[in-house]
Amino acid sequence: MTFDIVTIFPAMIEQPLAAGIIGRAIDRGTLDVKVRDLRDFTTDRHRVVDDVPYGGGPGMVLKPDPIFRALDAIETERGAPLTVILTSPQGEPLTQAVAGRLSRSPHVVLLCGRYEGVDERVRARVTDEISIGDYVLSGGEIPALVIIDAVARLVPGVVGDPGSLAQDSFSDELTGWPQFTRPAEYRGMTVPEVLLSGDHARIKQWRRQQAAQRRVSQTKEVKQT
Ligand code: J9Q
Repeated sequence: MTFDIVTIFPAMIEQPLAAGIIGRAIDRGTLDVKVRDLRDFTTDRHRVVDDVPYGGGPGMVLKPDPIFRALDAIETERGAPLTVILTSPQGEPLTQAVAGRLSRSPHVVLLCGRYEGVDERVRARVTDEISIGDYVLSGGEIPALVIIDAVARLVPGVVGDPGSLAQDSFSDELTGWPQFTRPAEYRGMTVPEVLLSGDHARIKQWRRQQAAQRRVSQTKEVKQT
């Protein structure tokens, strides 16, 4: 699967993607990720990417021309049609189902927006607008990383142990049981005996029950606030 990321801060994207599971998948060629500096698609001497909003108001708006040029260049290089995602707080909430849908797209472009906004005419080229949650961020770079991580994990061959993927999909039904690793006793705190028992049927039952209990207490916390 191929990702192109269009951003004014390439450094915010490059290092995080070089590490861990995603970095290994890029090295192996399972994923192809290209970070594109929006300034490379400007045509003026000062490489200006933003301008004041028509009608006035605070902040700067990303200009349409560098974005259209970047998308044209990516389309020429990769071939249309492209899935073009704009990260924005107004977008469709990112869920595991949305990630699954995007993972079946061979080629995804991520446009990193800015807090102040993107010229509305860019939306003519956008196929999906996605939010990672309701809070204020400075820009779409971190949301783009979140989307790539969630989507790329679902691409066959990216996650080494296919068992952990199967368990992940199982996890929307049964999410998160308590996990322990060695030592069996740490600062007086012990690991539940069942996990040391080697009785896999009992362990499975215990995890199921613990996960259910955790969901109940999480629901309560939400109701209280
Ligand atoms: C671009 N707050 O926030 C939540 N999902 C995406 C965003 C976002 C933001 C500002 C700029 C994206």
